[in-house]
Amino acid sequence: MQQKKLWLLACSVTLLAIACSSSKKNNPGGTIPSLKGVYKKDFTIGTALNSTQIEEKDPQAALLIPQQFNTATPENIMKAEIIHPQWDVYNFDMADKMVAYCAKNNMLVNAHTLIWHSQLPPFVRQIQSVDSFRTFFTNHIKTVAGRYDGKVYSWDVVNEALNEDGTLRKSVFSQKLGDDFVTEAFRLAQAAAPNTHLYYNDYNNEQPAKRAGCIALIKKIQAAGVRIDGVGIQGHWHLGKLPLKEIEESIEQYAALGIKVMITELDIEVLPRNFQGADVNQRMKADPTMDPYKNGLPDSIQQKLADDYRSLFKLFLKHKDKIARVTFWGVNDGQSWLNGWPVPGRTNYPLLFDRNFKPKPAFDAVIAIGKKQ
Ligand code: 9MR
Repeated sequence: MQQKKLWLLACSVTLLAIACSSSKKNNPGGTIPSLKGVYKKDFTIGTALNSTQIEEKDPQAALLIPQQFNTATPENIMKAEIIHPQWDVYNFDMADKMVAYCAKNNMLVNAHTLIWHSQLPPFVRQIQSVDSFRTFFTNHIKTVAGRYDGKVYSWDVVNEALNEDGTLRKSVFSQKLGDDFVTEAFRLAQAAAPNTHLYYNDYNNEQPAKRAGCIALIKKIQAAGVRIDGVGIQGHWHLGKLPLKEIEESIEQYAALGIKVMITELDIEVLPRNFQGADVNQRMKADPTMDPYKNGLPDSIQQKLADDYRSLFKLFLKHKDKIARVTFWGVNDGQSWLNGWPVPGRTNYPLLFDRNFKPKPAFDAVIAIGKKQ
């Protein structure tokens, strides 16, 4: 009898040990607090998603993402070159998968992006006549925004239409349709997607000159009687150089327009760079001094990154009544676009999770400041 009891006890202990180790292995986020939980009452917390993550091909990502985030932005798969590759060909495959993935995981989708001068399919630049261009523009917005109305929460309707001095960027859209193309894009989106929030999104639009241009653009849309619900400050910032004063002024000034403010593509660059922003056409020459942390991030830098993230979230919390969402541009350091831009092949560390999905000190700092309030 005694022997049987001992045997049963041994079996239970073994089973418990197996269960624990497999749950740890399969649940990298399971033992840590969640960003979405800690900031639940303040704003939603998002991440950009790539195809591998949407298709749940990476088991660690598949567990961590729904545990940490309650909203997501497609990093690339809803951009025109993928979703609308030819004049009359649309490819909704991955976008549909993204919508299904987010519905399954209770995540809101911020669709990105309807009108952007970058990542356009080649046929767009070959369109000659203004009439044909307008037809493309109208069909694109109607078809894509219409299909996802009621399925996505919001759209970045127009992305990066401004120059650094606040003037309108010269692009295929402004050249073919004139300066009113931004208002027109929102007008079409409003008709095609009446149940979807509509946003303007840009980088460096916390900087005074660009911000003034952005405010003028938003006022112009509003004056035309067209709906705009929010503005995205992308938030591609640099270690030790956070423009906190400009960010705060921007949050206040944008909110005063009666719209929501979002931080839409947050990451903090830790590697050398001689310019600010996220203009994908800008590049820098590769040389070894440009990639100093190939073998790991020194503790001192890791701490500085945590300090910067703490300051940012402190500011976001101060203005939580105006901020609807904070989205990180990627899940972990290994898949960040900053490993490949503006210098290819670098080892960068801009996010809250390391290459093994382990939370970094910056994650702990963001959680701690969120819990403290
Ligand atoms: O992260 C995206 C990267 O994978 C693409 O190669 C790049 C191409 O333009 O676009 C990146 O995302 C951009 C976003 O859509 C708009 N703001 C700037 C982002 C970083 O370039």
